[in-house]
Amino acid sequence: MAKSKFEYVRNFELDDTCLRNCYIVVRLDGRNFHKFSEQHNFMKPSDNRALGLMSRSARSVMEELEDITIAYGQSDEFSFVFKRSSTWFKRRASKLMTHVTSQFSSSFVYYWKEYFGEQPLLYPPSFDGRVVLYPSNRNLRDYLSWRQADCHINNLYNTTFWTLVQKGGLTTTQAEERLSGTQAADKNEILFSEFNINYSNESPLHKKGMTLIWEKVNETTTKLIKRPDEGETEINVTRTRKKVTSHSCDIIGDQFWEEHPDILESDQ
Ligand code: DGT
Ligand code: MG
Ligand code: MG
Ligand code: MG
Ligand code: MG
Repeated sequence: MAKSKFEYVRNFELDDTCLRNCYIVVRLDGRNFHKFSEQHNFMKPSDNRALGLMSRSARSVMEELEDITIAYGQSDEFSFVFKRSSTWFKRRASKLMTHVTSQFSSSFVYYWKEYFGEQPLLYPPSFDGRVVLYPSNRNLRDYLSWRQADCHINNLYNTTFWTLVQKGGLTTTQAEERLSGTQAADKNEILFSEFNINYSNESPLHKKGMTLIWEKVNETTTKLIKRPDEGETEINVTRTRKKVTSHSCDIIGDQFWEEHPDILESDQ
């Protein structure tokens, strides 16, 4: 087909190919979720409906898009890791990022009712996205450790803060003053000595966030088969299928990575 005289405008497009061999991480984060969580009556400090919906939307991203090996989420954010050898969309950063954020956003709305029931969605939520490249397994693990450490720090703070308010009768300003300058050990101590709460017994989902990976699972279904002489009989059929599974476990230490050696590709 002959080219039009307008064709030259294509040359204004920038090349945003992600460097080879690097893990491509897309992190998305809810826009102004401070307001969104208030308006939709999220439980404080953490709302299991909201976390469930985040996890469901992340699963949809992993199932619909190619080459994502692990995803980690907490609060209003989720990080998706594309395998370092991925050639999906020629590794174009803008394509990967926009597909992740739009698939996630539409899933968040699509599955809203499954998690929030009678609580209506009052306005269309949105998520920002960014792309970061990590050239080594150490860098990628440190990135994920950073997000999980952030989850822990925020959850300990928020748990103590809302306990002081909800059970201790403090105003939010008083609780803020009480916690200013405190270390993790101080917050654990406040929870334990004043409210008889052992932080280590709190929900792993809130303390560790959500880690989604692909795993092989056995699925057994019953099938009706027809045999010429015996008529219909039911038999069990077991198939191995790859499925996205969610875990609220430590991903900072080595154990998780030793148990799932397929997530990382060797450094070379
Ligand atoms: P941004 O990201 O700059 O547009 O602004 P925000 O407001 O989304 O700020 P961000 O992402 O730093 O913090 C997340 C907010 O979402 C924070 O105000 C707490 C709120 N949030 C997230 N998950 C929950 C939850 O499960 N329960 C409650 N009550 N709030 C939550
Ligand atoms: Mg922010
Ligand atoms: Mg946000
Ligand atoms: Mg956030
Ligand atoms: Mg098109």
